[in-house]
Amino acid sequence: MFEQIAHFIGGELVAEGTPFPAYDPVTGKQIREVHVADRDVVDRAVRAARAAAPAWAELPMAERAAWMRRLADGIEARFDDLVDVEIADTGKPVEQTRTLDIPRGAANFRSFAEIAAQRPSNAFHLPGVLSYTVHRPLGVVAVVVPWNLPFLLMTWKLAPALVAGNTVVVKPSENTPGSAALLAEICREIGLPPGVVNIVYGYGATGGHLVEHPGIDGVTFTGSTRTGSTIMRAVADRVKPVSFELGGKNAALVFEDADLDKAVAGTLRSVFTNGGQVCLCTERVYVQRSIFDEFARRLAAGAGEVYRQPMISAEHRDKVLSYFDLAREEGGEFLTGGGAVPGESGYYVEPTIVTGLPESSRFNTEEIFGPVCHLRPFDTEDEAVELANSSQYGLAATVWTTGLGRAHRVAQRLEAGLVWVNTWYLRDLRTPFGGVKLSGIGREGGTQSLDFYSEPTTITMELT
Ligand code: 6OD
Repeated sequence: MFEQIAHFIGGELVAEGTPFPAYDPVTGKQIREVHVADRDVVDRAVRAARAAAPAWAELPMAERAAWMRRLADGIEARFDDLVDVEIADTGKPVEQTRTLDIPRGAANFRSFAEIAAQRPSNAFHLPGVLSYTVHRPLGVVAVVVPWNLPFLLMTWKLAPALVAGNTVVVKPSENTPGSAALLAEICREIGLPPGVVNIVYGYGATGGHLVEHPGIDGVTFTGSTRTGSTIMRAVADRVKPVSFELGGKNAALVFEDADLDKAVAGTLRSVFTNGGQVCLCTERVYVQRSIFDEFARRLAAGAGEVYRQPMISAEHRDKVLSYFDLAREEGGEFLTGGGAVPGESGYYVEPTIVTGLPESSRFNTEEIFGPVCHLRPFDTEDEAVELANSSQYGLAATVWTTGLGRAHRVAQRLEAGLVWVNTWYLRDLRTPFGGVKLSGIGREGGTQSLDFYSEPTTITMELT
């Protein structure tokens, strides 16, 4: 008998819909039975969210902020359980799950409680005229969450949506329902008003029912560019706001004046963390020619030491492996890796480094989302910037240099929403977060999240 996961609607658990399996990617074995939310179940979830919306929106901000802190307390109280379910669903390393994935859930709720409480309001003065803005929640927000950082990303969206006064319907990935189900338990444990948070499970069709629903007032989504544009079309007729963090083909630029130990260690992290399954992971590494050979040798040696996290599913493993085949066909040279991990029943592929492929190759232009990167030498700063910017994506970039002027110069020329200098994935939750080009639309983080999850009304009066 597998652990059962039921939808969470209006504060109740609803085990309706065709059952589907969720697997442990480490073993390839089924660990949970979940249910597909059909159009009717999704409709009930949206109605529950709508019914709860007016009272939630009317709560004073300080009270909603207090609920956010209770959610954070609830997460901390169930910390070990959350770590266990997240690892069972994804095969993440224990250390990462305990220091990043789950703590960020609590931090998301605590941070947005503070950011919202301190949000300033605008007033504009003309002679005899006062204008000011008030912010109203959108209403009901659809929160569509991917499988790579399931708890971190769900809470990253939930916290600002809720504190801004919205109610939500969450659709987790079919691959990773566990931590969402635990969050439903936490909502019940702390007595969150029913209908404020609703969770429905299923595949893409469930997400489709949700974003197409006329009762949805906005959509936040992290995932593939293709799904993002499908969602955009689905809400176009109703002209609903969307916030998307989509694909990436992120570049790292390693200059000859870089601290090489730091650059190698940082690039190993940025390429291989979470099995390369983070939209911020580096897939293109450009290294100044004078240090190329040494950097390549050290990166390849380090790749053998990194934690091997399985791909999330057999399908995704096969997709990543298909890019290795493609690299071979396109004439790439493998410095390390290049296949599935032999003798593993789970969805493992080897940490892989390729060189020698043209920039225009599919390997170098398409997001692979696995433990893999391509290395290429460059000669000048201008060339490095041009190579980095040659992608259709523009989510994140990383610059490794000890030159202060160069760091700022290059960072400001890169076409990316996020640039890290001499570090990677260092987060300040108050900063705008998101991508340019095919990597997304809108920014979340800090007050940008609150701006997305609410709408200003401008009030202008004559002072007569
Ligand atoms: O750390 C975050 O806040 C964030 N939004 C990470 C996104 C990762 C995408 O795979």
